[in-house]
Amino acid sequence: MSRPFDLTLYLVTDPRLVAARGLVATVEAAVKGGATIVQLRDPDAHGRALVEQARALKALLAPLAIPLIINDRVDVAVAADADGVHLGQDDMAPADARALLGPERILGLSVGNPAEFAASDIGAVDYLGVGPVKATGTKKDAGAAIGASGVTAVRALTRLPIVGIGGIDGALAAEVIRAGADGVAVVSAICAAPDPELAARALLSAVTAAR
Ligand code: TZP
Ligand code: MG
Repeated sequence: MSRPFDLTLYLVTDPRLVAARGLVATVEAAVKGGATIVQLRDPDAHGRALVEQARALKALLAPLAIPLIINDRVDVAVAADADGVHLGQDDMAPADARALLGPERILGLSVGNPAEFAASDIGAVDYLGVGPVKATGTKKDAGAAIGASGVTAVRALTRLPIVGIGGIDGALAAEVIRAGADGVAVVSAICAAPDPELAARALLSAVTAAR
């Protein structure tokens, strides 16, 4: 049984989009605006830099009881004592990650469509990231967009908590929640916003209004 988490507004960071403001300042603004969980995502970073970034974010988030999830890297999550890991389909298998992470850490898995869900071993998984909902420029290898109806299709197959991801803004956030997601995950809608705190607050209102 993992520690508690709330998928309502899931911030995923992007190194390019936070470069001007800074990683910690961007995340701080986002959580002030209402982000409920944060994923450190930097696929090109070396392990040492990633551990340092994770430690900096943990120092910010742990006192606020906001979970810090690390994209892909189980070793980085353990080294920085993060709250969990988010795995893609080509990353370490969830059961192997669970064996390394222990029972309490949060384990997320990306699922691109119902077929990918069906082919996944979800026994060790705590939540699913489903998408891309809409085409996105943020992740180059993000697969075909599945729309809100794709979220509904995965929702029908599992009781695991689901967060929709990919091209989500305020209007689409509401649609994704109505389609059956428990929350929305965003990169550019917060990281590239002129005011990340305001952007997070608007997304949070869209999600809560749609419930
Ligand atoms: N996984 C699927 S789509 C995506 C990730 C990490 C990127 C989403 O970025 P944005 O800017 O919210 O479309
Ligand atoms: Mg990955």
